[in-house]
Parts: sequence; structure tokens; C-alpha cells
Amino acid sequence: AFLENVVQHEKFLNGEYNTSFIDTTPELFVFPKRKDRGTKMLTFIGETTINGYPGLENVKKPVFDQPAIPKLNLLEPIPNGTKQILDERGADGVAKWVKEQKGVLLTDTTFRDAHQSLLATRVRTNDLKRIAEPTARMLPHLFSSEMWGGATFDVAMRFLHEDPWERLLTLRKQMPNVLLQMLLRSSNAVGYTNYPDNLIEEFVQKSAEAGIDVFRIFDSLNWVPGMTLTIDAVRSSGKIAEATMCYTGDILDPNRPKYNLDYYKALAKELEQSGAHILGIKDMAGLLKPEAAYKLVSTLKESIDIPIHLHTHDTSGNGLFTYARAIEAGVDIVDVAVGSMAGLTSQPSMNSLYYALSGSDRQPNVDIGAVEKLGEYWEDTRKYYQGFESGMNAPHSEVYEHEMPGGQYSNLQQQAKAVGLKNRWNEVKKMYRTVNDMFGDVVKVTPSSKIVGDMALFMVQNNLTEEDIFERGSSLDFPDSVVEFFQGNLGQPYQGFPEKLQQIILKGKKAFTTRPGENLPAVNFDSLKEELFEKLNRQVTDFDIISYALYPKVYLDQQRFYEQFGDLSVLDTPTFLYGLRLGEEIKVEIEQGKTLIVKLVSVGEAQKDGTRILYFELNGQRREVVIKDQN
Ligand code: 3PY
Ligand code: ZN
Repeated sequence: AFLENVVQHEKFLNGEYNTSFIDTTPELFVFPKRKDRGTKMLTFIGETTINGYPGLENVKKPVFDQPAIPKLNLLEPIPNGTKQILDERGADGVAKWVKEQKGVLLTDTTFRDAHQSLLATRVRTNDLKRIAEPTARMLPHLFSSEMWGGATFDVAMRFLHEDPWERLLTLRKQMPNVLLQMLLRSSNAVGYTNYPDNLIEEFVQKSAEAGIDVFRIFDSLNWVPGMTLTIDAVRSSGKIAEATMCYTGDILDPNRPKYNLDYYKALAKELEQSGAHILGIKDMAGLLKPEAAYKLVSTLKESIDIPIHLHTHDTSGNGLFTYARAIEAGVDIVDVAVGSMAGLTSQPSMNSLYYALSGSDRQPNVDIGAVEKLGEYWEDTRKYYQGFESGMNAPHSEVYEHEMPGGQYSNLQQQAKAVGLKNRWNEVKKMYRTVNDMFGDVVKVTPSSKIVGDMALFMVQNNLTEEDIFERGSSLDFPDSVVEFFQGNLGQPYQGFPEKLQQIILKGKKAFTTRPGENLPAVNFDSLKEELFEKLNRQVTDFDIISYALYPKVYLDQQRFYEQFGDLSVLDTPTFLYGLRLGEEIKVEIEQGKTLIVKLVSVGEAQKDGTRILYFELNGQRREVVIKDQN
């Protein structure tokens, strides 16, 4: 605490210190009292009550219905599922089993992509945990539950103040029968930049140990050299490598031959040869039209032997039609979400697909009554997060024009707002497509989609047209992400970069065509461990080290947050997001058998310094916390 006082002292920060600094500055020896668990939690609740939750309008806490958890006999054993097949027969055994199934198999994305695409990835472990075991019991025939990866890792730490590994370990415990699946951005892991090879290997190994069974591996440019190391790492862990190609363009459009059927056919074969157990088709924006799905899947079924797993987003409203045609063509597995978390930028509805396939011998094996019950839970839980909804109320067929991924739409919208382009959102969407075409028609998925978005925002913000870039490019200061992209930091796009634009953007900087991971120095995990031990002053786990290696700042900020406010994962979501109403009382189970009863009794007037005293009762005892009112 002394050192902290020193380095945070105004005089120290301004460089106004000498040897007498300590002698003449007695306040350095005033240490804040270590706060107990209860006070930490009250401080957080007080903060949220007065100042709101970042990104949400600071409104009075709405009244929510308690989401109903289906009543089940928890004494009965959990039925076996695909996880047992993996444990008994290995990854190849699972692939073989998949091909033997008549009905189409389902991956439930409710725990990951559905809320990444509808609610800015904000669903907390607390809400997942309560429905995880019921889901495992009620949907034991799922192929898998996608519940990790993509943006969940970053958002868990940055906004939800929780540990993503805890989520994985918790859900693994609650769902011992279903394969757990993650989305892995290959050499970008769960981040936005290429990481050193040994970090990717370590990440895969630890994720496998913590409970991931199926790794959906994709490269944001469909660049196979960026995927082989990850595929190998997954294979060595004994888990399932679902090597994935991202669908872009339109194979039905003869005027757009770059990504045609032959392109996908060759790519699929290459991925199969690279060791994929399953081929993923990742239609991240929902551009795969029904007839294209039929053509693509039937062609691939003839060209490769491994099972095919199709992922789409329902943005255009055509998702089910696309699945129906893909299923006719023999696709093995499709991604769906529980009805109340489906549709629009999310995945098509599991419920609707079930009914759409009535009378078909490929109708999936699900208990539709169970899905409806789970849907009731999600319908109410989704309301907690209403402030993160994108505002899209109906299918957007314009997605075929702008081609923005389902998970990016609301994100870029927020970014546009933040730079004052709220009223020019339509221009941004148009520009997104223009930039795609300028870049030579690229695959757009995290993180390449972010680069296209950054460039589109840059151009709209500075009122630049495509011609301006080519005419005045040498005098323009392009976003760093765009410059790095053209240097080859994310790998190589199919058919290379457009040369003229690359020269304009790089202004003489060198471009690389080698695999970025080859040039990055390996992570020294031992020294990272020591570094982290010193920073945190506690034992650190392998999980901590990986989180720190991937997201140094976000991870440390989260640790500081934790020191200040304690473990908030135990708080219910309405309280986490909105705080307490006057007179409201809640129960918080901080560990099994240990419950705190928290009541907000009154809120004092704001003082001259902007602070207010909040009066609580904690297990019947009066407690006060002082909160600075930021309103
Ligand atoms: C992610 O990488 O987070 C995605 O969902 C890409 O579609
Ligand atoms: Zn997706």
C-alpha cells in the first residue's frame, strides 16, 4: 500500500520529489483499510445504484420476472450424450458416429453466439449456470453446446468482471454429457491479433483440459497456413478439430467469381488433408442463400469424407430456408439457438427447425417440449439485458449488400455512435461494402471484419470517397489496424492484397508474406508467471498466465476490479446491472451455505464534493458506503 501511495501521489507523478519527499509527505503512511467482502460488494452495488452500469442508460431498476428454471428430478443420473462418445471412441469415433446419424444433428449456440449476436456478448455466467444442468438433462441429444470463445473471453473480463475460465469450468461440471464447443480464431486465439505459436498451443491445451471438446477453428482470411498449427494442437490434445471455412461472396453470382464453388471445394479438401475431424462452414454474416447451400453442401459431400457442420446467422430471415436446403443436400450438423434467443442476427430457431422438418426423416431428435421450457427461461433472462439489444426488429435483407457479420453489426453501430456518426449509420454500412471491394473482396470475420469497419468509419468520418483514397492517399494518416493489415499481420488474403492500394497505405513500410506467428518471439511462461506473481502478490494459475498473455491490460484491470469489489459473479444480474431500489432486499449466496442479506435503506443527499452516503443493512447490521455521484 505504501508503494501504491507513492506512485500514485500527485507530486511523484509530476516528478516533484527528492530525498525529502517521504519525510515531508506524511499522507503516504495513511493506508486505506482493507475492506471485507460485504463492504466490497455493497460498494459495487452502491456504485451501480447511483452511477449505472457502463453502456446502459442509467435508469431506475426495472421490475423483472424471475426466469423459471424447469423442475427436474436432480437425483436421476444425467443421460449420456456425445461427450461419452468422445471419451469412449475418440475424435475419429465421434466423426464416424456423426456420419451414421439419420436425423440432422444440432449445435445449440444459446450460450455463446446467440447472445454475442443479440446482446453484445453480455450474458453472465450466473445466468448460464442456472440453466446449464437443465439443458444438459433436457437436450442430451445435442451434438454440442457452443458456450465459449469468440468474444466471450474478452467481454467476460472487460465488462462482466468475471473469469472466462471459471465459466468454462462451471459449465463443464453442469454439462457432463454434451460436447462443449468453442470458437477459436486460430492464430488470433480469442483476440484480435496474431499471437506467438507457443501461446496458441498452450491456450488450446489448457482449454481442452478445462473442458472444451470441439474447437471450431477459423482464419479470418481463410488462409490455411494460419490454421495448421492450431489444428495440430487440437489433434494432440485428443479433442475434435473442426477446421472451418468462412463463407463470403455468393457462389450463385457469376459476376463475382473470386469465391466460387471451386474455391470452396479446394479449401475444404485442403482442410480435410490438414487433419480436420469435421469441416465447418461458417456463414458468419448469413450470406449463404438456400440454393447456394444446396450446391455447396452437395458438392462438398462428394469431395470430402469428414462430416460437415453448417453455421449461419438469420439476419436476412432466410436462415431456415438455407438449412432446409443444406439438410436436403446431406449436411450433418447445423447451428441453432433456443427459440427466444434465435432469429435476426442470431442463429435460426431450434424450435422452428424442428417443426419445419416434420414429416422428414432428417427431423432432429429433440424433445420439443423441453426446448420450449428452456425458451421460457431465456425469454425472461433476455429481458435483463434489454439495454444491449441492437434495435433490429425485423429481418434485414440488406445484409446481402453490406455483408457485415451478425456479431459485428451492433458493435460497429456502437463504434459509429462513439465517433459521432450516429446519424450517418446508413453511409457507414454502404462504405463497409465499398471498403470490402477496395480491399479486393476479402473475407470479413473477426478480426478482418474489424479492419474493414475501421477503414469505413475512417472514410465516412473524414468525408473521403474511394477516389480520394487513390488520389490523396499519400497525405492521409490511415488507422493503425489498416496499416498493419496491409503489412500482412493477419496473414494473406486469397489472391493477395491489391497492390496499388497496398502501396498507398504502407507508404514504403515493408509488407510480409510469411506467417506472422513465425516472426513473433515465443512467450516465456515462467517469467510471465513471476511477473504476474509480483504484480498480484498471490499464487497464479496457468489460466491466469494465459489470460494475462492474451490480454495483459484487460486482465490486470479485471484483477484490480476484483481487489476493489470482490467476486461479483454471485450477484443476480438485475442487481449487477442496475443496483438496488430503495428498500429492496436481496439474498446473495457468496458460497455454498453462506448467504448475505442486503437491503438498501436510504440514500443521503449529495455533498459538496459530489459524494453521497448510502445506508445499507447487511445481515441486519447497519453499513454505510460513500459513493461519488457521477451524474
Ligand atoms: C467471433 O470471432 O467472435 C465471431 O463470432 C466471428 O463470427
Ligand atoms: Zn456466428
